[in-house]
Amino acid sequence: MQIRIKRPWECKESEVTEPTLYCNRRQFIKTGSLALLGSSLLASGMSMAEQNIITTKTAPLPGIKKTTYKLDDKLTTYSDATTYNNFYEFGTDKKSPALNATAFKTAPWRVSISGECAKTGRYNLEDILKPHSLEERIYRFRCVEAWSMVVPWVGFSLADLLKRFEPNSKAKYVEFITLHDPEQMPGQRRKVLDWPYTEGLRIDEAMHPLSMLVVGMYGNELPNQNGAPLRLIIPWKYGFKSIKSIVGIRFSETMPTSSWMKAGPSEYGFYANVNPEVDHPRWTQKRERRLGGFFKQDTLKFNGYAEEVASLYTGMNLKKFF
Ligand SMILES: Nc1nc2c(c(=O)[nH]1)N[C@H]1C(S)=C(S)[C@@H](COP(=O)(O)O)O[C@H]1N2
Ligand SMILES: [Mo]
Repeated sequence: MQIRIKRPWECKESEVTEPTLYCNRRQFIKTGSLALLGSSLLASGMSMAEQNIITTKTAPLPGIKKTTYKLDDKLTTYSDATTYNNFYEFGTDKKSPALNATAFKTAPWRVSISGECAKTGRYNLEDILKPHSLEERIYRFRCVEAWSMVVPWVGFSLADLLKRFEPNSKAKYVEFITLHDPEQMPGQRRKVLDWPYTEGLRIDEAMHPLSMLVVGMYGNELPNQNGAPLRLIIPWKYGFKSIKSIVGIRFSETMPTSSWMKAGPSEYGFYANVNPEVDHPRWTQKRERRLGGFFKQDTLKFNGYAEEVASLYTGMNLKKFF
């Protein structure tokens, strides 16, 4: 039997669902009054810095095409999506990324392309982005910790970018790597995860039209805490696959081992498809709570994208390949 040590990122369900801050924030959003904002936030014991993270917005992105990916679900508020984050490079509390990433430098930014492709090299972010027109897509997003949100992401198809580097026939997988910079990322000064954060996809998953490279949300540039300047969003997989602040993309013949697989191989698999039928070893995955909501709702297989993606996994035992 394996003895389990509780890791810092294992937050209790109670912390996920009903933090007091949360309730107060909801109150503000409903009233929309600045006077009330001040009083309700101060009443909740929020610092000035915490108040500022709610009122600061990033610059708008011009020329965004409207979405072909829409949902009937109510959008998560900008405030909720930008102040309740997982970005362990900036701390393991849900509020830490918004508080600790304010001075994070996202320009100049370079992305290195390596491995099994014709056009390896280090590219400036501007050159990476230039040929792609921006599109807004409203996706469901579900964290492995059983909370979820609905966000209008701004970006483009990951496939459109990957094809430009001309992957060869040995490119069976794609690995993504986050910046490693403990000076800027205080969370990396502790070995919470094996830094830098890495994630991986099978090449057909990466090339699927739903897979998205993201540079913005809610019509504006990506806030630092949400993974500026460039992140992945893979809507049918648990949130941890959607790696933030990407500086490396590597095509490989063998399956890459992600940071989460190294941290807990029995809990975090390579596939990480949202699946209500396969419980996490320590909690159920059958239900989820929307940020801003109080009641749980059923989790959908492949997070509701089964029609689009189930064929990627035909014949696979999804209990084994979790
Ligand atoms: N580099 C990096 N990427 C990351 C994480 C992280 O800690 N570091 N957390 C992941 C997890 S667990 C989730 S749920 C999502 C959260 O994205 P959001 O904060 O934009 O909602 O980011 C994912 N990407
Ligand atoms: Mo997550």
